Amino acid sequence: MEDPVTITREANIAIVEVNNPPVNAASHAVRLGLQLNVKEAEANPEVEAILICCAGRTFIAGADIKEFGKPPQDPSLPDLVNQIEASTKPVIVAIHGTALGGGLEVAMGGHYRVALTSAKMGLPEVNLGILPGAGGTQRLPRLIPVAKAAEMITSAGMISAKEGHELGLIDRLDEGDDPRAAGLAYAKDLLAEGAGPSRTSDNAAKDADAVDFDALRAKVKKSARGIMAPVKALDAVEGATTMPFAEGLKNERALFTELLESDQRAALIHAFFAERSVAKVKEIEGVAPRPTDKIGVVGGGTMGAGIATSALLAGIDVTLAERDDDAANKARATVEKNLAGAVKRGKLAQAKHDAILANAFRTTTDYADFGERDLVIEAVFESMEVKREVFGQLDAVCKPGAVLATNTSYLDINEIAAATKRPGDVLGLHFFSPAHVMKLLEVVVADQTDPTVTATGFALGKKMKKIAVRAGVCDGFIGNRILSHYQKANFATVLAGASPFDVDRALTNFGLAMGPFAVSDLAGLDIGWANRKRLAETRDPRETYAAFADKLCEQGHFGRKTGKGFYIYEEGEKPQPNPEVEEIIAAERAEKGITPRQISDEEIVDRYMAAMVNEAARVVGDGIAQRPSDVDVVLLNGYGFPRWRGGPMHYADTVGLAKILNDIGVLQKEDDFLWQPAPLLKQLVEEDRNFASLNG
Ligand code: 3H9
Repeated sequence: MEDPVTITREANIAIVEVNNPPVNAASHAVRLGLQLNVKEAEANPEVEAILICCAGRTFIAGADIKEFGKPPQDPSLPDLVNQIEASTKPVIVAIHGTALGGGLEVAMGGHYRVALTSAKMGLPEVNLGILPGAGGTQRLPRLIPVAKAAEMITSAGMISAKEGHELGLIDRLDEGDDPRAAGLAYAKDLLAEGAGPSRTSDNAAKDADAVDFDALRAKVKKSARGIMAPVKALDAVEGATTMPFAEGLKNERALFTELLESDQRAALIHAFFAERSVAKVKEIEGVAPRPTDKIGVVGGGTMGAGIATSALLAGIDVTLAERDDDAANKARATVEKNLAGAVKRGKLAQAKHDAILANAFRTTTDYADFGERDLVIEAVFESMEVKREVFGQLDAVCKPGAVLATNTSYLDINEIAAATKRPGDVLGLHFFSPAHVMKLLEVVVADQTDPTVTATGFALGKKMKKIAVRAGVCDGFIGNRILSHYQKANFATVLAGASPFDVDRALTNFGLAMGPFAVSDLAGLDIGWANRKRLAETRDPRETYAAFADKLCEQGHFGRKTGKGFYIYEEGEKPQPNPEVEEIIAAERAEKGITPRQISDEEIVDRYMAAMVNEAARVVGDGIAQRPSDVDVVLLNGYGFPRWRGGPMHYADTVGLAKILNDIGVLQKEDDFLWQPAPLLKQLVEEDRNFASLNG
């Protein structure tokens, strides 16, 4: 393997260059190379300044995350950064791409920083459940105001080179595109000025008095929602204001080590890699996608308008079809509102917004306008009859090779594809609402979907900055299939004795953003009701059907939108449990002859997780999801599963598959039909393996 760090010379300047694709992560070899080459440059009497820069697409994007959890190898990153800072010759660092985490820490160890104007920088460690552990919490508040440093570190936010320059993190901006040239030019100027080493550790923390750490800690704790890292990171930053540099570093190290050894770190890093491995889909390796420059959207309701907005924000030209002018105007208004929101949130420049609406978006009532579209996404009413009718019409008007996608959440895409003469061009693109905000996209591959069509789904997802996950055809694909199952288990938990409010409380304490009953209220209870009615005919007679949610719907209570569901919603008030719910449930228990029992929060969580993991194991076993970590990505990004638990499969590996299987065994005595263990789960327990062993 080529040396990942090389040293060359230009006159009296040593150029130490890192080349460790794809992101120049500070692996052991990189750290060693930097250590040796900086030492060599220092020892060479002909060298007067040292430039550190990187080849490829970015400056060092951080420590090599793959090494976490393995035995540490010297030199450590903190030692290396200290060594760089201690250099007796000025060290200049040239930044391009993204200087993140350990990368920015290396840069702060240098004495002078020049950044290309296109560069970005940040300390995103808390996203991985750790904190900047190579001096970042001590040096950043000595370079920029403590309040801003604390904000960057606890929020994992990135700043532009320009902002870095204004704050004092970057000493010079370079308009060019060559970091090496920018660094050399700066080094030459510095030598001409007679500049010597300038060490950040000599500085005092900047504007430390302006920060009330107690108040800030309370705020950070609240928004961290169970993640320890941001709070510990703030403790480390506070150390920069109360301790001498060396002591602050020691404190940072101790806090870093504590986090490094935590389950949260393992879960968050699992999530990081899981989100990258979803893009690895065997059948599309080396397959070129079809174009996606011009798309069509059928249906301009919340979903269709959200998809259109997402596409427009990604620079894609959109034609949206509705059944009449009135509906088309409404759809246009929704898209306009979504885009205005993006401007307000700083996600879209006003000029770009205006250009999109003037040139890239139009509505129509005539499918013939889809003739030249590269891809059309259908987002109409969830009915097989309606969808087949739409696909028949699309088949008649779309050009050969156009991709025809359905946004169905549950329906059989093979049946939809059969309404066309080109089933190979059909696939599912299942967006999540609101589609211009939610990151998740299930790319659903039907029996005859051509690999170029699947590749196009993934290419479109990437353009729209979605996390695209491959799914196979079944009722509900990956996410909604698992959701249906754990909802049934939640209903069973309620019939057994817990109230929906107990379930919501236990699960929000577990880390869910919202309890499942509160979520159903938000989505609209009529949605689940319609789905249950759709499946009524094929329902297995052995299923114990819980009817209390249907009863609420029969009374016209659909949740938030009607002001009443499991909770009561009043303007400006916190939602309150609806007392009628308890009565409806008590009546159903009596009717079914169930004597309610006390169910602890721990049991509520165990039952919920057992149901989720069991169905997820079936989803993997049936080949609907490619690998267990893909299921984690779906639940993390579409269903509010707490990221710091890594997803249900990672959670199951953490508590042990034998425990989950055992819990299912106990529950089987309550309901033998609902709690049948998944064959894959049984097999893994027998073989003493975990889900991670299937991730590849
Ligand atoms: C840290 O620095 C700790 C220190 O404070 C203290 C130490 C003592 N390591 O995202 P992409 C891989 S913690 C190893 O698709 P993009 C990634 O898995 C670190 N591998 O590209 C993928 O591999 P593959 C703090 C890494 O252009 C490939 O690179 N730093 C690392 O969309 C391409 O990644 C961070 O948290 C890594 N650090 O985005 C930054 N980073 O092709 C984490 C990436 O096999 N990284 N890979 O699937 C990122 O945010 C994005 O990757 C980045 C590029 C913005 C850099």
